[in-house]
Amino acid sequence: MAEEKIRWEKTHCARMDHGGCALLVGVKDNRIEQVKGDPHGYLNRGYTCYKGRVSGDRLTHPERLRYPLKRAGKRGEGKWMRITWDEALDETAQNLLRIKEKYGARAVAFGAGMPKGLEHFVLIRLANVFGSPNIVASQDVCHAPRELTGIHTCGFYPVADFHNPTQLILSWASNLLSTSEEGQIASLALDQLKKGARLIVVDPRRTELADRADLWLQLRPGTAQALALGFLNVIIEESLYDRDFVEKHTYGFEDLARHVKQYTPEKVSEITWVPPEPIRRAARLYAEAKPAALQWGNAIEHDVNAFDAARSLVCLMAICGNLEVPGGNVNAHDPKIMGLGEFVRADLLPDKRREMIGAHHGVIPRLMTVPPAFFRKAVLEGTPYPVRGYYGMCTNPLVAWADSTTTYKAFMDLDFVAVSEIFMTPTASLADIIFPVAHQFEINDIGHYGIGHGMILARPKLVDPPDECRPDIRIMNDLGSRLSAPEYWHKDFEEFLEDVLRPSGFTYSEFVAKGYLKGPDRFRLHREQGFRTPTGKVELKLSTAGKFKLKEFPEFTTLPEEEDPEYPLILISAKSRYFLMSSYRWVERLREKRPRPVVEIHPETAAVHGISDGEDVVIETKYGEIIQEARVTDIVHPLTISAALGWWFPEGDAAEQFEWRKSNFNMLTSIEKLGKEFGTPNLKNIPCRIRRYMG
Ligand SMILES: Nc1nc2c(c(=O)[nH]1)N[C@H]1C(S)=C(S)[C@@H](COP(=O)(O)OP(=O)(O)OC[C@H]3O[C@@H](n4cnc5c(=O)[nH]c(N)nc54)[C@H](O)[C@@H]3O)O[C@H]1N2
Ligand SMILES: Nc1nc2c(c(=O)[nH]1)N[C@H]1C(S)=C(S)[C@@H](COP(=O)(O)OP(=O)(O)OC[C@H]3O[C@@H](n4cnc5c(=O)[nH]c(N)nc54)[C@H](O)[C@@H]3O)O[C@H]1N2
Ligand code: SF4
Ligand SMILES: [Mo]
Repeated sequence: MAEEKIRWEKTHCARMDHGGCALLVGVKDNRIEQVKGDPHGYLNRGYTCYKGRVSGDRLTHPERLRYPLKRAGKRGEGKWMRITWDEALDETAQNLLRIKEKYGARAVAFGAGMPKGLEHFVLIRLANVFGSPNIVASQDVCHAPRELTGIHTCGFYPVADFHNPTQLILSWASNLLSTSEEGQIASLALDQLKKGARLIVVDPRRTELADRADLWLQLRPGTAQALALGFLNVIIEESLYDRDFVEKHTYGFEDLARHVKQYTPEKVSEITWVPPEPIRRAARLYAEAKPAALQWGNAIEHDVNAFDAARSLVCLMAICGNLEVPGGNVNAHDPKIMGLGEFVRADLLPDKRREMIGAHHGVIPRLMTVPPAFFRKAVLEGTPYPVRGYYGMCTNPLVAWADSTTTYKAFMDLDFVAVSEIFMTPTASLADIIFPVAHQFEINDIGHYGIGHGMILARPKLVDPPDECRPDIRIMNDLGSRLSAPEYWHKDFEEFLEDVLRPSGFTYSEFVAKGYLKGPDRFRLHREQGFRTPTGKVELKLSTAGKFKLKEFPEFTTLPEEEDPEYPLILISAKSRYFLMSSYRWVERLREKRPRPVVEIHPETAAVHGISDGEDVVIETKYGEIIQEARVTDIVHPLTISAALGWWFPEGDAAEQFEWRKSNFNMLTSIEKLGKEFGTPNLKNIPCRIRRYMG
């Protein structure tokens, strides 16, 4: 056969982080040959990162899952038999229906990671149609604190607008040069810096972004809300706030002003380790820049005080007049596409809010997923009711959730576990049935649906999947038809793509030709319509505090975990630029860049402990210990160490879940103490100690 010539196709990067860079992909003989940035990309204008460029390698590993599997030995023993698709789907359906009959539909939980594509919403639909209110996802530590606190405070999720000129970027616990976020790509922020925007970085680590900053505040981990309250204090005391906006559009300003009087830069300095002068300077710079974009990151959501941290930052955006202004923090409006509620058939479960496991624990209204800590209580203790079955996709809980030991117990305890995956992971290895999935480049998909960034991205199929791999949405469509009335499901699963697009007037192939759809830019809508809160204003003081048992004002009460002289260092982490959380450790070109997990330790601290660069170190908290390789570097504070996340070893023993205990950060975390609003555990800011590993 004549060799095919390379053909260049357009798509958007996916499932490597949450970014969404537009790509030009070179395809030849059903293989991805090369990936590069599309200069016309709306979010990236040609930019890509290394892992995006090698993302085709995810598809070709010889050990990729290619056939449906059924557990042959005991759970977790690593013994499998190949079965047909019909057998896998039938068996899964029978088990889930058996559990439903015995305990009710809510005894089956549906597991997802962070939304990666359309399958996330098909999963919610599957749960709704099945009758279970329980979607377990890591939203407790990823976006829900920011999104829902935004919605409760100002009626929307305020995202930094890098598409319009901004005078200053305040990067708070965010690390865009390493970790692109939904709709927020490093290149857009860098463009703004090139055009003269100033940069303030709030981060306990001196990141590359911090190196480029006009001002870097190295705060003590776990004190974000104290620092933000200090900013509010300076801005109000020095009358630097936007008077007109505050008068017309905020509720409770005078009370907030009284409340933050106590957070003087001097007091805040004692809590945060940041000296008073830089606090004053940063607050003034932020307040005086018109507009300023606050790029808030994941780390503010990683301890029990997430609600206070997010609240204080929304108040900061508001009083400086940065909400809903171009180059500030905006409400991104969706294009004309199908609403989420309709897509997931929310109408079928009107009592979901009250029925969900989380409701029993009094989580904040509008949190529509179950925090993993509460899911495990339901499995292991039957609180508030038993959960016995699990169907999971796009997630690896054994490594990704806090307190891996409890996760292991919960998965071992369940009556039935089905997982869809690309590769055998620690969690997949605890399943009864495994579905092999087709992946990015092999499926037609829509990106960024339902995540509040006001756009959807085309991710068309470019190559065929190998062997028997199938798209997640097909698997769930087929499972759904076995679990419920066929009317809820499509003859052709790709109709789901058309459903989303129908209101726009585009077919999926027309959408692919267009590349993306974006909602209208609507700035300062509050001038006509107010804010979508009970008072119609930004609620600096929460009017619903009494009703929902929330705090009226953000405050700093305690560190996430008590100080402990036995554990004198503070443990934090930052996501790796080469991996998405626990994913893709098996991709060679990524693994070459980061063969082993690395913990950053300050030279003084390393010297005190007799540790040299490259040596193995034991990291220990009250909850467990792991081993990682020392990287001696002054980018961390002497009292802080930053360990790598998400580690397991695909080359390790399958019967031992690929060494899931050895270097996995979440062996060091706990779910004893949880934030009330979102059920968030302390993923960071944990007292710890280190020692040389002696073998
Ligand atoms: N200690 C600590 N814990 C954390 C965090 C932290 O910072 N510190 N971060 C938290 C955050 S922000 C998040 S979002 C979570 C992430 O939690 P998860 O989403 O559970 O973690 P990932 O490692 O991204 O796991 C994704 C899994 O999905 C698989 N996968 C990828 N694409 C597909 C697909 O198309 N279909 C299917 N079926 N599977 C696919 C991958 O192979 C991988 O095993 O972790 C949280 N856990
Ligand atoms: N390459 C890559 N990209 C990713 C991901 C990935 O795993 N890898 N994950 C995706 C996901 S799921 C998410 S949610 C986002 C997360 O992306 P980011 O929001 O950037 O989150 P992190 O990398 O967890 O942490 C960001 C910064 O917080 C700092 N930090 C640590 N502790 C504290 C603290 O106590 N206070 C403050 N102020 N800062 C602290 C860290 O030093 C780090 O520089 O990225 C997405 N993009
Ligand atoms: S930044 Fe994210 S979206 Fe862009 S190429 Fe890298 S992995 Fe892909
Ligand atoms: Mo996340």
